[in-house]
Formats: sequence, C-alpha cells, structure tokens
Amino acid sequence: MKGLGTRRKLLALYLGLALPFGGCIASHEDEQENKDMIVVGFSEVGAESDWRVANTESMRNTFTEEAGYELMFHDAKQKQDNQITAIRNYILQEVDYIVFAPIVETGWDEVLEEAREAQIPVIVVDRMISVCDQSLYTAWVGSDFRAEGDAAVKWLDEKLIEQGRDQEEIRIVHVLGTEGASAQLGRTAGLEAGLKAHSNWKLTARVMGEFTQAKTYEVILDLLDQGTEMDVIYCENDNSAFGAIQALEEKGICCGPEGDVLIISFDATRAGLTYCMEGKIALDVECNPLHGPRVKSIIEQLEEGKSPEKQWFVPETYFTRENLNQELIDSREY
Ligand code: GZL
Repeated sequence: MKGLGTRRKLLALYLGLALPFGGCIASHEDEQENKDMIVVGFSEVGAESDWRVANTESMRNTFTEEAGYELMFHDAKQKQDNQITAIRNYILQEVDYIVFAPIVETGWDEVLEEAREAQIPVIVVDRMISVCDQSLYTAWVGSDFRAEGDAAVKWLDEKLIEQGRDQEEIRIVHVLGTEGASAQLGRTAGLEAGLKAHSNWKLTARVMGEFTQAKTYEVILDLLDQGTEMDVIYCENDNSAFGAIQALEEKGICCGPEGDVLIISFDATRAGLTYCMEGKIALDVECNPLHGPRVKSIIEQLEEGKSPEKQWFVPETYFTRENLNQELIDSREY
C-alpha cells in the first residue's frame, strides 16, 4: 500500500523539475527509485539505556534504503510532548507508516486520531499504550513485562530455598523504571505479587531509578547512607543494576549470588550479562529489543493488503551465572 508519503516524494520530484537553477531534473530512474521507497517515521523514547540503543539500532538496521525504505528518526529525549510533536510532523510530511515506542501508556488518543484521519497506519513498539479505541493503532510489538516480573520472582523464591533462607526475613529494595511505562508497570506487578505470596519478604524501600545508571546510583547511595537494610535489590533494567552495583561497591558491599546483596535485573544486554557472568548480577531477565524485523513483517503484510496480528510478543528467557559463558555473550546481537 503506497501511503501519502509516496505522493509527497513524487510531488517533490516534479517540483524539482520546475525549480530553475536550484531545482534538480530528476531522471526517470530517480523517479522510479523514489516512487518505490516506503517512508517510515519512527519516534524513539530516547537513549537512556543500553537496551534503548539496541532497539534504535534494530530499527535503523532494518529500514535501510537497500531494503526499500526511507527511515525518518526522532529521539524524544524521554519527553512524551516531543513524541507527540514528532508524530504530528510525520503526519504533516505524509509518511507511509508511523512507528513509535511510547514512553508511557496514556495520552496518545488525540494524536493517533489525527494519524487515522491522515490515513497513516501506526505501529507501536516496546511499551504498550492505553487508548479508548484499539483501532487507533494497527499492531504492537514488544514484551510481556508481567511475565518478566513473574520469572524474576519465581527465580528468587527458588534461590532462597536453595540457600536455606526461605523462612528468613528477606529485605527487598525496589528500584522502579520510568513511572507509567509498561516495563515498569509489568515488572512492578510481578514483584508486588511476590511480596503478597511471601510473608517473609519485606519491602524496605521503593525508589525511582528511571531506567538509568546515574539516577539509580544516586538513590541507592542515599539509602545506604540512611542505613537501609537490603538483601535483594530488584532493578527494573540493567542500567539501574549498574548504578546499584556502583553504589554498593563504593561502600565496600559485595553483591552476587553468594554476596551480601542479590541483584535482580532486566534486559540482558551484553553489559548486563557480563556482570551476571562475573556474579555481580544474580539474575538477568531478557527483554528483547530487536523489534525491527517484526515491524518490517507487519509493514510487508500491510503493503500486500493483508491484516497482520494485533500483538507480536518477542521470545525471551533469563540468565544466571550458571547458564552464561563469554562465547554466548559475544554471540548476542545486543
Ligand atoms: C523495555 C523497555 C525498557 C528497558 C529499559 O521494553 O521499555 O526501557 O527495560 C529501557 O532499559 O530504558
């Protein structure tokens, strides 16, 4: 399906023919070449984490000129208003498809109504959106964040049994990701369920890590200075885990499966898995950022007039020191 974006490019070509001096006379080949390009406007959350960088790279590596795409990219720098502005710009530029990774779940109805009026299909990646009308977007590609949280809780339950600590009081510090993001909501829900199911698990602090190393380092250092007791730090992504480890090590506290503090993390980036292999992160739950190929499959189906599935969950597992080695880490795409 050629969207309005194609007509935009043809118009630009014909205008080029009409402009004296500065205009270029597009050859038939150029015209044919541009006519076949599918224009994708992508609004990314930002570059807050290793995971996010890998997610961006997956989109850039997929939507290449060689593959017949023109990818327009915008980094929202963690602000929803910037994403809404970018989506409006893509509408004005009449792209063929809009793809966006929503920073939070709510606040998208109005701008997605505008995209629908412009007849531009919208594909959501990574975090989910909560809209009054599900037809405002064509498909979503991402992770089951609650399942990720449940996997972490199940592993902690089994680890404590293995260590003979399943009857002990276990003091847990919870480091949240960006508040309102699906990844934060799902992983938090998993921990909440775990706390309800284990009367000996005690939440000693809940802090905002915002999915970044710097913020998590700051808040964990504050907790350590206040004397907060902790046996487990539940970090909602790898960069938060890096910040927690940095703060603990600054205070001479060792972490890892046999350490004073168990670090649980999410994402399973190469850097996170390296910490895991070293024993500093006890568990790293995978969150697959490689959404580009699945988004391309969705667009190809739409181009053929087919109706793609609404939800595309990416496959995920989890890692501990026992199932990691350097060869596996080197073989991973992110
Ligand atoms: C998860 C994604 C989260 C990652 C973080 O799908 O939204 O945002 O877990 C990233 O690393 O910042």
